[in-house]
Amino acid sequence: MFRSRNEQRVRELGFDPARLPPGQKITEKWPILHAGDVPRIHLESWYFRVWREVANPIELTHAQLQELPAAEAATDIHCVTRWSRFDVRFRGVRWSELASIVEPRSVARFAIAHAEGEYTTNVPLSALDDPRAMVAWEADGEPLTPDHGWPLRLIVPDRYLWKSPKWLRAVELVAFDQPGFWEHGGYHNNADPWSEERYTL
Ligand SMILES: Nc1nc2c(c(=O)[nH]1)N[C@H]1C(S)=C(S)[C@@H](COP(=O)(O)O)O[C@H]1N2
Ligand SMILES: [Mo]
Repeated sequence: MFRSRNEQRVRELGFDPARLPPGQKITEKWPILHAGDVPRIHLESWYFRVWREVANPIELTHAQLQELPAAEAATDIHCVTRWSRFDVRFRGVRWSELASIVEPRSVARFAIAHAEGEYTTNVPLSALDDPRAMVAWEADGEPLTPDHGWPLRLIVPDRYLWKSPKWLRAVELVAFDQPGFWEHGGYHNNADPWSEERYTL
């Protein structure tokens, strides 16, 4: 019953219900969820780093980042609190572009994303092979709002949205996995919405 009404809503919006992972509901709004406060960011002193197990670590200002070849991709986002939003058009620099610059070492197997403050989250480096994986500064044709992660957000498709940190400051490539903020708090390490990898309790 719940499922069929939900599916009907997805159809009304012109989408294929098969795109909705199990236990998720479609939303047209974009809810805002995070731990703590929205950080106040000063772009003059802001930089973005990719480092550790790479041949060429980089440190880029926001302007330098925007000089790299940009890409746009529509990604479905899935929050562990059970809402999904389809076709969010992110614009930024693909991970593949950054990887071609930094040249990950062969030992690099995980990416630890560091956000402003204490927030970190971890994914296997292979999760960033997807052409939709990027560091983004725009969503749906507008600059990201501070609430949604301006000035930079890591987009990791096909994982629950906590794996796509807002206010991204660095990506650290490492040989061994390091569970992050929510992963330590009982969220699943892998976070695949198609297998409902929500919590580990
Ligand atoms: N830096 C940072 N990024 C974060 C979080 C956070 O607490 N800090 N929360 C995550 C969680 S749990 C969710 S559900 C999504 C929500 O993204 P949204 O507010 O853009 O919908 O952001 C993720 N990214
Ligand atoms: Mo979340």
